Amino acid sequence: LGLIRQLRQDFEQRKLEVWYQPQLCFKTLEVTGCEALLRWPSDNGRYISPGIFVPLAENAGLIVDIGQWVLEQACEQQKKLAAMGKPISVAVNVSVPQFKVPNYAQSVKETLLEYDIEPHFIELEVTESVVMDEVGAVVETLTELQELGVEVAIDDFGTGFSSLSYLQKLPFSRLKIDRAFIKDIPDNDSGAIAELVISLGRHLGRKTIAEGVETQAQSDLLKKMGCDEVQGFMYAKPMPSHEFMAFLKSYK
Ligand code: G
Ligand code: G
Ligand code: MN
Ligand code: NA
Repeated sequence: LGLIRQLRQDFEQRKLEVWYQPQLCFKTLEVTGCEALLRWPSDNGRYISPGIFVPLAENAGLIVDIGQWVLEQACEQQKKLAAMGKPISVAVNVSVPQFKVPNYAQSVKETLLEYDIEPHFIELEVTESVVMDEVGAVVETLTELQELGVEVAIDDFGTGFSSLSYLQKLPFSRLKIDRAFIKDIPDNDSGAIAELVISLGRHLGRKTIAEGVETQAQSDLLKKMGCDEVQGFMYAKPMPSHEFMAFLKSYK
């Protein structure tokens, strides 16, 4: 079976999984949220990376349905977390084709109503490629989402080609510093870009989150720079839903 046919079949048979990675407040180390991340199990017990199959799903027109399913999973997860007394937010990645569906914000609204989720518990992560696509339409959709009360994060910030001039006009609440700008800290001069993004966020009144933090040295430096939140293997890797719930229960 070709990879795309296999993916479609596995999606229809509900074999895809959504894992969750904690996001923590730098100051208090409380878990403030999590990111929902797709996982595709293959026969040999390993997982095919979303870095590989998400672009395939985008090209095959599958990402809209898969993305809707991920949002629904995220809503269910949020309800479980709230029921457990840990009402934290769940972030969901959104691809360009999803964003282009007419009335995308309205469909998000209906899903939240259906699952009875307070909108601020859901965060949508959009990359600069989403934003660059058609700035006017994107700003409109982001505005609708923000009016709805959903949080918006700019993912992989600094890796695309967004112009700083319209960043100012974009409705979003968080900047995610891409791990490309974290991984070489404290070698080279790589902390410089992270520092720039943190400062930009502060001046724009937006929160910043560092992703891909793996070492104490990275953590110390980013905290000192005033980064608000952190996500990375140093704190926790992405985990299946039940494992994530257990992690939260045992977390101080
Ligand atoms: O989890 P991992 O680092 O392997 O993810 C690789 C890429 O796949 C990341 O860029 C991430 O944003 C993307 N990704 C993971 N889950 C989803 C999803 O549900 N939807 C979309 N569009 N992308 C996802
Ligand atoms: O592009 P996006 O930000 O959505 O990608 C998130 C991905 O980053 C997740 O799939 C997750 O597996 C990966 N990730 C999260 N923390 C770390 C980390 O500390 N190191 C590495 N190498 N990858 C990470
Ligand atoms: Mn992301
Ligand atoms: Na990223």
